Amino acid sequence: MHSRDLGEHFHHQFISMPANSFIIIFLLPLLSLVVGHETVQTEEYPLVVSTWPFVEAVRAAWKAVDGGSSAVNSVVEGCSACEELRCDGTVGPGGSPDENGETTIDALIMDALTMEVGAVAAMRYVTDGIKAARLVMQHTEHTLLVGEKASEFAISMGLPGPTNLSSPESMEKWTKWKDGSCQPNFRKNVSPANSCGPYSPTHYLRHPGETCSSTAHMLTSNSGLPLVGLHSHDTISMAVIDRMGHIAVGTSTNGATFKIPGRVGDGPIAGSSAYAVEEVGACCATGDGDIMMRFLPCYQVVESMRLGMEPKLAAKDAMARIARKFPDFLGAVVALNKKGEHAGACHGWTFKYSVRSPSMEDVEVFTVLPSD
Ligand code: SD4
Repeated sequence: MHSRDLGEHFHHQFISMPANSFIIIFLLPLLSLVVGHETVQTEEYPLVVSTWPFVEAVRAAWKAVDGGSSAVNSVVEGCSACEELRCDGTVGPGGSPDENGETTIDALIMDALTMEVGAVAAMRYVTDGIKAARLVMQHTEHTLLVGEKASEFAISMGLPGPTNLSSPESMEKWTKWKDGSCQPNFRKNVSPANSCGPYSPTHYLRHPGETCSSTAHMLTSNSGLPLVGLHSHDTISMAVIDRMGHIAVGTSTNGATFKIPGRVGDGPIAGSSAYAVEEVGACCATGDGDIMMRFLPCYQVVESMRLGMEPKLAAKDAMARIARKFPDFLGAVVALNKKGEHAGACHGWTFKYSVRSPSMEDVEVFTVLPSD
């Protein structure tokens, strides 16, 4: 159902709309698509934006929001679709085995209208990450539950489980990694440096160039191989603006492959993997969460837009702040303002994000180059 095509359902919503939503929906000029390095402008609401070409997930969120669902519930529909499809093997169950071969899930949801957040981190035995996050947000005063206790909570509140989150693919990947001396891994300054654990700490080195003549093993990581790549590390992070102009964001991921058990990435951290402020806009992020969560890039993006920055500049600025300290990190953000203007920026890889707006026939995928 398009907003041009007002059905009975929308009519009811329209009656109860606040005056500012009326102004936004009917008085915003219909802006043309501008593809390239700049911010892309779209027509009004609803609107769905997601990291990566997770087209089915965006379609699922669009179906919900176009049918009149709230931004929060539409985010859940979209991210759940990705969890069921196991998008890229890095969302939902069956991917990213940790050092013990186990898959765990990080997820977050944020309602920009109320600034409520719910999240689960390193959740075991439950496949429905985003639904568990919504249960935390809607049925507790907390923001973040972790590990086995998060699983117990989710199951006690009605989600299916306990479930084995491994898959034949994740087990095969893990077995090959073990056979390859557990390389690469996320350890640094440990002994043994180039084989499986148990590990013990060696001298702490502040940066790779630092030397210490008294230490036998002085590696900052156990191998020179990249730990984070296009296929080892993808997250769905989604923003939805519903027909009322309310914004929600959500994230779901099974994190980083061969992570140290207990590792939590940026996925469940508000302001890092996603963030939204009702009167400003939203941001979604993906990439090396261990680095990115130190900078809260999505908080940065939304606050920059609050201060008047265009989405493109806000996104680029957030990436640049990280790159100044970690020139080799891989990451990306997509920024979305309240007018429906969106833009991406990335560092170290080519990024794609997906959008569905009323002016589009179907989901459109936008490509962002690090040089953009
Ligand atoms: C993490 N940020 O756990 C997630 C993974 C990711 O693109 O986004 N990959 O670090």
